[in-house]
Amino acid sequence: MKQLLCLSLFSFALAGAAHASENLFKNSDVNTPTVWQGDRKFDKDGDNKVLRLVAKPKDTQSFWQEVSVGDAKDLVLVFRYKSADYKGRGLQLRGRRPDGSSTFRNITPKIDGQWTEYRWNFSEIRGAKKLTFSLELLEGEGSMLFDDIQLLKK
Ligand SMILES: [Ca+2]
Repeated sequence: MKQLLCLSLFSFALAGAAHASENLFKNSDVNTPTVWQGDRKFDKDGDNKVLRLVAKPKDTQSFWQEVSVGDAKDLVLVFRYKSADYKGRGLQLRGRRPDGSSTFRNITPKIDGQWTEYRWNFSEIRGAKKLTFSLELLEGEGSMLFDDIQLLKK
């Protein structure tokens, strides 16, 4: 009974968080591979559907989604990732504007076999109406899973 109560409180908290800001990405929970383009493989972690990038020694492997950002001034890219075996130059996040310019961030991911949430505050829209956000696994070996990939409008 106690567990049930905890679970429903947790669901309530999640629903509350979802209402707080609008998510511009489609298919954030990755229940189908649609919308996400690139090198991603459609995979499962237990019963949960996820995307997987398999690192290559000499190439970046990435996936992306293009979104209309409307009049947004500030965005937050939020996702969770998990890897137990990736060794390489790290993970790169990128927002690309229609003129080809882009803003990116390199992160050193935790490689501990646990899901980890990451948030990137992105204000470099510079008047663009559309942006393409990509998650890029830099040269290396092993693989990484991704899920719950959201682009929140502040
Ligand atoms: Ca999922």
